[in-house]
Amino acid sequence: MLPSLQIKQARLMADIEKLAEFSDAPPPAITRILFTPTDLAARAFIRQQMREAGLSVREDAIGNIFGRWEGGEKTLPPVATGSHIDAVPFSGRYDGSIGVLGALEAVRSLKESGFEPRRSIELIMFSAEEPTRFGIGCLGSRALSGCLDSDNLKALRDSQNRSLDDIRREAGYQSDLASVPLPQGAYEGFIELHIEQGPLLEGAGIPIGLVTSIAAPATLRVTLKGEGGHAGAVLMAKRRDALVAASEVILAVEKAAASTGRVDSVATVGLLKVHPGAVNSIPSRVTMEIDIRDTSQAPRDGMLAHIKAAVAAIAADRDIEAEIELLNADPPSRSGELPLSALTVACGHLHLPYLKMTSRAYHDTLFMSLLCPTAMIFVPSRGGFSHRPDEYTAPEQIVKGVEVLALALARLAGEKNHE
Ligand code: HGY
Ligand code: MN
Ligand code: MN
Repeated sequence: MLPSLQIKQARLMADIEKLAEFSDAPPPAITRILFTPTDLAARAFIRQQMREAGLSVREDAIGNIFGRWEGGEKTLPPVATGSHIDAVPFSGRYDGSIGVLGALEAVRSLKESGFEPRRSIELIMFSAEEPTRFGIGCLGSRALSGCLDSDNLKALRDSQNRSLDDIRREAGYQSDLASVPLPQGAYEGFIELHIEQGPLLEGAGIPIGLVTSIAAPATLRVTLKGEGGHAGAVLMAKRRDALVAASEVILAVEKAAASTGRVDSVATVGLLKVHPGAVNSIPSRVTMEIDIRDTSQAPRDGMLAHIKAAVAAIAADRDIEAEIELLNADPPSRSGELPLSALTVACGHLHLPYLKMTSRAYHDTLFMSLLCPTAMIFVPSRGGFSHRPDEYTAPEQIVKGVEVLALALARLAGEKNHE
């Protein structure tokens, strides 16, 4: 028997608007980078909202925040939900946020309905889902699932060459990173509510997406070293221009995605740094980061090989030194039957049509799937836009996602005193 709920749309949207105020970019854009003062202020807001909702709050050594609603049988593995609040530069206010604040609203509404869970329900705000500061995404969920151990975490440095360990300690997270990982089966199941960040739901006029798999992401960092010099004095035949070599690498990245012949293969050079960066100095060094994905691992790995070979050939041809670092290469994940069926029951109960689909974006769910069965709920993105200030999902669309989440959590948690 599922509870009858009243999601308070005004309360939820007030939370989303309040969280959007914590940004280092002019509105409507959002920039919120791990452990910056803005992020720390936003974290304080999340902790306060969790406490006001009657959750017991704890934080781990990498800054994951856990808000637990104690169930009747505390010894059973809890049901979990959550997402992230960090935001890539100049992005939107819904990516990640609706998975944290929507889950909070789901819990508040379940409490107000008089529902009492048999299993505890845990809300998780993960640290650093975005790769912005340390080059690798999902640091919090990677650490929680043990996929990135404390030595690897300690080796991470940001663009100012500051270590994750120093930065997290300065942010007040002093305990040992080795204490973060949770054991397999720590949760009964995990569900994340997220915006689709693509055009399918809006195009089909369907309010809910149920994610059955998440694409396999990989990231390369390539550094090309040539020879600097005066842009006027060095003749073309004498040059070893790192940026011209980089431009050939960028075209090779595009070719690598086309080479698989699969619409699911994507590759992007989203970050490029030129040294010394003066119009009248020949670039001596270029660093680029390359994002490579496919819904299946083999073609994704094929693209990695293609790009590595192209970098080597271009460097040899232009007498350039090339360094290639593989920052991450993760397998795809498949959703679990238990959470998926709770979601289809919830959609049926609410008479909401849904579309089963793959997520081309990665999420913390990708790593939580290493700990327990997982699934995701998508709500439509206007125009399919995301990682842009004009990212938008209508309040009533978000509310539908929260209703589905709340009922699925209730179904997975079971009701107290009901076997
Ligand atoms: O890049 C991604 O897929 C996610 O938005 N971090
Ligand atoms: Mn994102
Ligand atoms: Mn996200």
